[in-house]
Amino acid sequence: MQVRLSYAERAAYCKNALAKKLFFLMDAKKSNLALSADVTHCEEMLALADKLGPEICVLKTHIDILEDFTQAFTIELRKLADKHHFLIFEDRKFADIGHTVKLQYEKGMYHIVDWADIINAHGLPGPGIVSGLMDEGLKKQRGLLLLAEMSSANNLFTDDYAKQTLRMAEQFPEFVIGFISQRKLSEDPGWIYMTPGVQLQEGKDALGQQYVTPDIALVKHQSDIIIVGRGILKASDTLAEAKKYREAGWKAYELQI
Ligand code: 5BU
Repeated sequence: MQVRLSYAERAAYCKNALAKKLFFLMDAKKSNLALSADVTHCEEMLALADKLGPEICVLKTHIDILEDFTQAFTIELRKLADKHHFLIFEDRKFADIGHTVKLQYEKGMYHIVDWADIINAHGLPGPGIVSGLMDEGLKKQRGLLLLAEMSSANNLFTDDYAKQTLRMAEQFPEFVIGFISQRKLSEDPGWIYMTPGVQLQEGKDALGQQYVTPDIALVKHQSDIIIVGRGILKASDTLAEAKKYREAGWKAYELQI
């Protein structure tokens, strides 16, 4: 097995302050687990964040699935992120021209730039999308993940698209922190890879989601962070289940350094 640099060592290669912070946070907390908090009410999300916060490095949101969203909610969520030392990642998947995504990032009901440390975007529209988001994000020390691959069956992503996404990221190292992908894409140790579609057993759901195990994601495919939603959320004891994923993820990482 290939020996890899530790997360803390890789921080030295990051050109974005938030990426460095994330690597150090993972190292200090001994967690490469991101919780996909796909719940539809604010109280439920806050309770999850408070309970599972100590186990995770990142809490991933879909802010537009909340039925009772208020600005006050984001203030409470940020307090929990500071209390438990995790970053907030809004899985918004921006995909429009630079001018529009800038508005979607800063304005509207959600004011995403005010509370989300990390956002993601498709590179499909071209580099203007990154420039638009960076205009707002950089001054608040935020970071962007580009979508290079997806976990769903029969998606339209190709190897060439992933390579071109990497090339786009390389044009914006001060703002792009890494990728949503199923695998490592580059030999540059500064990029962070986050992988959704992870459960303790391989499998799929009824709508095309495909799952790999933490070992496959982190060892075989050399990703860095496992993103887990229903694997934890559907368990009767979510805390015990989160601990299982955290241990599995950390063991897979430690094997390689
Ligand atoms: P799950 O319950 O572990 O299947 O949830 C996965 C989450 O990750 C969910 O919020 C998706 O929107 C998100 N996701 C994904 O599953 N696959 C992808 O390729 C991307 C995001 Br990008």
